Amino acid sequence: MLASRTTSALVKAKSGARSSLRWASTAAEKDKYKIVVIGAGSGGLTVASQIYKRFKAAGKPLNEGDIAIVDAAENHYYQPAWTLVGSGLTRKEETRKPVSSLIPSHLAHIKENVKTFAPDKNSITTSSGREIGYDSLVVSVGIQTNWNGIEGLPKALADSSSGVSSIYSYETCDKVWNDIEALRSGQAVFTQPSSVIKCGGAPQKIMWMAWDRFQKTGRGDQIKVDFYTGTPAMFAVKKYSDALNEMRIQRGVGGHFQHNLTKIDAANRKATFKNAADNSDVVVDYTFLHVTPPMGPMDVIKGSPIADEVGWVAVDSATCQSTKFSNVWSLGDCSSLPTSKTAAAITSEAPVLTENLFQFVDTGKLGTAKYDGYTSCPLLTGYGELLLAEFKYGGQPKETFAGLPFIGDQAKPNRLFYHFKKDLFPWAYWNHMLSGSWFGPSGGIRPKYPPPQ
Ligand code: UQ1
Repeated sequence: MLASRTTSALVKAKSGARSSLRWASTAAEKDKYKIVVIGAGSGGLTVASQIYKRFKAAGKPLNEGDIAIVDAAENHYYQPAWTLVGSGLTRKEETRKPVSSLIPSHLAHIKENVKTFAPDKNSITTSSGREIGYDSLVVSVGIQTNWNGIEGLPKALADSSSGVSSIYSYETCDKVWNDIEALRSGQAVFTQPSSVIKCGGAPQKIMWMAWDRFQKTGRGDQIKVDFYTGTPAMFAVKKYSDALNEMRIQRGVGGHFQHNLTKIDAANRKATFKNAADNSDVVVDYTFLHVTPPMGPMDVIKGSPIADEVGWVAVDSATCQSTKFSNVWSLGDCSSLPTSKTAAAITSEAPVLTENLFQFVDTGKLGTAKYDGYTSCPLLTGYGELLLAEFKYGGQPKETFAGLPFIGDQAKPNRLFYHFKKDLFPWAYWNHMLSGSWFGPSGGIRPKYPPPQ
């Protein structure tokens, strides 16, 4: 049975200079939408607006409220800036905005979370038990951070004097900066798990920023910096991995690979790692510990009919279309797209998904747009310097600025890229990307694709 029509609220809505009374599209008015987007994160908001604009540009505009965004979250976060908060460059309040302020009035907002998927019936149910039908479904629910995956971590993070912090949450990203500033001497340990994580470069970005801060404030000689990572190298792409490893050696930072954090003993400031090489436990003393927790697919996707065997939404790696249901699509961290999970990846995934979905709805044929795996890691290496890693499937570099005379090699950190990360990308994200008019390396120009044959 479809859920009953509940609280439709008469609201006063301002559109431009006009002020008019209308029925709020945010209220639970309909039980079927043309397009349902699950998730009001970077992927969901970006693609919902791109889809709306794509239909409009083709002269086939959707009606107000034909697209619904399903998400109960109060707030939306610009997570790429949490490294900047941990480095003392941004206040954390600047990384957060109410979801309701980011959803334009022509998109419906259903303030509930998805609970189950019934793709054979073209519907989902929400946590309140409401059933919502769709013609097309786009899933972008993000990735789950498993704080409990490391014994002692939640307790250590909650204690302001523990010396343990993480840039991977809004609650703890400012503690990172406090801890970096408070450290006078001793052992600064930075961890990265062996699991898939969002933004694979962030665990070392914060390390490089801390290292640079220690040098610039005369503490470098008293503080030993070590990187313990569950991965086999500094980075997944050889070109950048080699450059970063060279930097690590030159800066005197310890490199401990295939070491996965399992336990924190906060009372005695000891961290235990599992060394994958010989399966031994390695206990390390720390004064300051920066933790990147393990991550994995969201529970709501795991075991659902749209998931692959791991728990990601199973999609074709070039088209973003579900490999199981032709009217289901996915992008972002929750998808099975075999690329690294970043907002930069979403800038390239969203126009591909949008084009293929539009053509499929309009002509019954898939569009010709193909995602090549483009992703980017703007890797802070210190104050005023950044290495802009950009690559595609297969770990092949795909660099926007390679060969430009004033840039040279993108594996060499420079100041222009630092200002991209600190100033340009947050501006582009809030002002253009979430409203569907920013396309990553091609800026404000939407990529064009030939029509389907
Ligand atoms: C980008 O467009 C973007 O979004 C605003 C980012 O922020 C999360 C990025 O990190 C990157 C790399 C891009 C890609 C854009 C250019 C100009 C390389």
